[in-house]
Amino acid sequence: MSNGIACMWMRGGTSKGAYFLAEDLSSDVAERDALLLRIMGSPDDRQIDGIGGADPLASKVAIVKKASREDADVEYLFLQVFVDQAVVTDAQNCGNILAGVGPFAIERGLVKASEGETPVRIFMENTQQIAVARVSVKDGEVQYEGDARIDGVPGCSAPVPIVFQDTAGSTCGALLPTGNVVDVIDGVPVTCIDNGMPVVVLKAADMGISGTETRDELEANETLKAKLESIRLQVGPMMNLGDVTTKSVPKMSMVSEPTEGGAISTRTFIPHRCHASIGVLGAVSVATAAILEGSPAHELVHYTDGERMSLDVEHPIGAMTVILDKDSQGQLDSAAILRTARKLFDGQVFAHANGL
Ligand code: NQM
Repeated sequence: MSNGIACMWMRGGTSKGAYFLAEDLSSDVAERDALLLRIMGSPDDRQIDGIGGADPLASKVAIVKKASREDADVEYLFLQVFVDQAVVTDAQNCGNILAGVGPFAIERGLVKASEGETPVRIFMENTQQIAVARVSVKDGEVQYEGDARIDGVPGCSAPVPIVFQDTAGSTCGALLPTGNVVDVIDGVPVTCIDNGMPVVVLKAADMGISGTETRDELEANETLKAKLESIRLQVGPMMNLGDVTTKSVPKMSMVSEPTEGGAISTRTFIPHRCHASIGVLGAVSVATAAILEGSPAHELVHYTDGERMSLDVEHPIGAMTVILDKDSQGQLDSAAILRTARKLFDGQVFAHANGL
């Protein structure tokens, strides 16, 4: 077989995706996207003719290359391949798939491993920002085994701590793209925020739910989904995202009082399916909204203000800890989270023409 493409299938945080070297894919975007749709098996609810996991969280792609800039080691482009539509979008970043980029870059020889821990500076092309991931290395090889646990992934793996700098306004141009901490849409107070991911943060109670429902219960609630989509379509242009009908942003995060001793509880639509947990940068944006005085989330949050704040953002299957740091002027400076990643399969993927 000669038309296989080198591909590593990895779990990054609570997502799964196909990792490619940029040089192995076409630089023509339309050609590349058509190929990725075939590889994943989209559009099809079951992605039966491809490797995608029939869930937006397992239909993701990372394209990685050596950085052409001084301040980074590698450049990472994230692509979301829609499951049920023939859409491949670079309109959002992904902090979960990001967790696999450092290990992949070392495995493919783009970054030289240093014994113990290798810092990998990753330029995130989608948002033009840098994250630094620390990858465990033993005997010159990426170490996937370890004792770090993250909610949403059974068992334990090597830790991949990631620090984000300057994520404010990553996609929308400003932390608060509408210029307000609160806007009222369809009678519901919302915070439109972008600290790495465009998110609309609103109270679960204002949407007629308690915020403790399961993912399945929420996905079956058509009235709720219609209300969320109405708000989302209205705020898209206000957030400088234009018409968001076929975009995967903004995400819609409904917040309520924490129930497990964390800072705040969330149920997040990404945007049409309910997230099994919560996205990494999505959680950073929600935590940031929660510390803004006057925001709907601020009324519910439990945290201690300070130069370094640790907020456990609760989600349907646990919590994601977000560390927010302020600079000497009291402005938000950086955010950090802990992820893990695992190499699942390395080989060649085949994408025969299927007439779609
Ligand atoms: O917010 C899902 C995920 C994500 C994105 C989504 C993510 C992030 O959990 O940084 O990680 O919100 O579509 O992989």
